[in-house]
Amino acid sequence: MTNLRVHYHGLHKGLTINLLINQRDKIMQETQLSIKGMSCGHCKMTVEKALKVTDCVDEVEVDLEKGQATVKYKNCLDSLDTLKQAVEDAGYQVV
Ligand SMILES: [Cu+2]
Repeated sequence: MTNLRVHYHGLHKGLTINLLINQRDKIMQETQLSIKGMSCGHCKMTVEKALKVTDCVDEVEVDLEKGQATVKYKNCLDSLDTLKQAVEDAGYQVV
C-alpha cells in the first residue's frame, strides 16, 4: 500500500515536469512598441503583417491613433530586436 502511494506521487511529479517543458514555448509575454510614420489603415495593416515575422509572435494589435503596437509573443522569440527590425524593414520607425 505504502509503495503504491509513493509510486503515484512520483508519477504525478513526472507528469507535471513534462507538462511544464511542453508549455515552455507557449508561455505568452507582451510588449508595446511605439511606431512612427503610420498614417492610414494601410500602414496599420503593413505593420501588423510585418510584426508577424515569426510563429513565435502570437497576436499583434496596432493602434493607429496612438502609434502603438501591442505584441503578444511566445518565449521562443529570440529577441525584441527581431520585432523592431521587422517594423523598420517595412519602412516605419520604432521610437
Ligand atoms: Cu498609410
